[in-house]
Amino acid sequence: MGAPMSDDARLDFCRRLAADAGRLAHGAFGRAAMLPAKGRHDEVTAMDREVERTVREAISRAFPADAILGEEDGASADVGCAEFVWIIDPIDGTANYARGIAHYCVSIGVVRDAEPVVGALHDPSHDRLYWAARGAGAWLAERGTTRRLAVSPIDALTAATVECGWSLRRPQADYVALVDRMLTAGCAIRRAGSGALGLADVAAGRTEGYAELHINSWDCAAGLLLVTEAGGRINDFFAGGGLLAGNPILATNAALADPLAALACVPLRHDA
Ligand code: LIP
Repeated sequence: MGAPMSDDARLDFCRRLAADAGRLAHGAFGRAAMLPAKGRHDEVTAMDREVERTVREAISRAFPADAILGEEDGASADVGCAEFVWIIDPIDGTANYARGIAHYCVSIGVVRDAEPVVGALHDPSHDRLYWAARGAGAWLAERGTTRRLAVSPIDALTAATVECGWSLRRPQADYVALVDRMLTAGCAIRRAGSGALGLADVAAGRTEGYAELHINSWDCAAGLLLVTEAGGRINDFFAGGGLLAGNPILATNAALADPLAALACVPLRHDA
């Protein structure tokens, strides 16, 4: 079954924009000019900035009343009052991108009253374009084929794989404790360096969970919607100022939601 034709202008625009931006980013893959790092293990390339500038200009032209929040250039002045906010990670997985590791994506999400309503991710290395709109399912177009996404049916922790995202934004001891709890429960763990693609893996049923002690809204706004539209569960990431300050994140399949929430020490929403 093909994806439903969406009449939502923002979804169609978001999908096309993510596809174009991914192609732009991929043109410099493995040879992008490095800029001064934002912090240890927090790299940025000239292409991060070029992609975000291009995406912001396109959104401003097409939806001038909407607000914009991007990883590199921050929030537009109306982010606290606009009905719709576009949330951009121009290259999620920048450390991978800079090192020539083909695990990165462009992530563009749209929230309305702090609820994700539209999202698209483009992983140009694998010709994968993911998208979702609230109530219309999560979809993946890959090498000419489009399929609806569904989370994994695995219901045993000892058969589960959980990605534990990492950064220096939280203490190392807390990260080690998270990984230890997952391993002790019998899960396999991974850390691949792109939170957005980690969420896409949950939505596509490749893994059973994604947990991180702190992640920014631009990394996850689109991926959170992919997971819920694929039948998964998420925490209330945008509560308590998550849009601008970030928050812990947990996204799971349906079958292991409660045990993974206990292991991650992150409560899940009961309405999503
Ligand atoms: C990355 C996130 C990931 C986190 C990394 C980094 P970036 O985003 O997607 O979840 O663990 O430290 O923040 O910086 O590559 O856009």
